[in-house]
Amino acid sequence: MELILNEIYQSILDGQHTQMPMKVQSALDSGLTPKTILEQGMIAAMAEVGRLFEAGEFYVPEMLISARAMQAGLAVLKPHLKETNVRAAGKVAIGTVKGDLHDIGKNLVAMVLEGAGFEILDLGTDVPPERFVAAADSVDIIALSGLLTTTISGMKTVIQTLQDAGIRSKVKVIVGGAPVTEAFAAQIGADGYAPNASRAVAVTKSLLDAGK
Ligand code: B1M
Repeated sequence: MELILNEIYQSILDGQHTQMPMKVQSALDSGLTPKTILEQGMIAAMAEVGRLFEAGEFYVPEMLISARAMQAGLAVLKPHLKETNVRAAGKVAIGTVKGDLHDIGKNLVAMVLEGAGFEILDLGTDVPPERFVAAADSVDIIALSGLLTTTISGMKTVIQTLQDAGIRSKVKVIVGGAPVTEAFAAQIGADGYAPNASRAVAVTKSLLDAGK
């Protein structure tokens, strides 16, 4: 692995958020693509943070400081995550489902969708189903993120709440997050599933195209 990628990886593990902007910028200046920096440096480090947490070597405070370093790096990458210059017509309300405070993946998906030309309404984390339903009137897509096996059932509740409000057919629902699978998405009646941010763009585009 390139030295600078190693440094980015280590800065996230050590939670050194003040160094992250400079390191990510150096990686960009050295010619590495935003995708490589993100996947091989930053996301790989967060996966290791998760492994260390599971192994009992990291606790919640360590996860939090690593998350802060990740966010500091993402802020530098954001303008570089544009996938295309073509403006796509469509508005997406995105949020992490009720009970879930993880927002890094959700923020990343929002950034990449924004870079691909979608207008984003970011509802934040721990979003109750009623807030997604309230947003449904003004958007084309509702994007649900979930990182906990204990909270992703909230995605089904959102879909059910849209149905109960009589507006299920007005919006498409896309779901994602580490414990979410294609089979789970189909089972809860979601319109789309994406395992990562770039697939989220492709799936969102195809759902909108299909609705035209
Ligand atoms: Co938590 N946490 N956490 N955590 N955390 C996980 C998720 C965990 C897997 C760690 C572990 O045990 N290995 C585990 C969940 C286990 C499970 O449910 N099976 C866990 C746990 C247990 C917990 C707590 C319960 C810990 C506790 O308190 N005892 C607690 C829960 C709090 C709550 O939400 N109510 C908790 C808390 C936290 C922090 C707050 C400390 C912090 C989050 C800070 C923040 O987000 N601002 C945190 C962190 C950092 C993690 C890990 C280490 C990293 C998550 C991350 O940011 N990954 C995580 C372990 C891991 O993921 N390996 C873990 C990087 C990010 C880019 O990936 O979010 O997966 P990800 O997003 C990806 C894809 O999933 C996808 O695209 C993204 C880019 O590729 N994607 C979508 C995401 N959303 C999408 C939506 C889409 C499409 C694709 O369409 C709409």
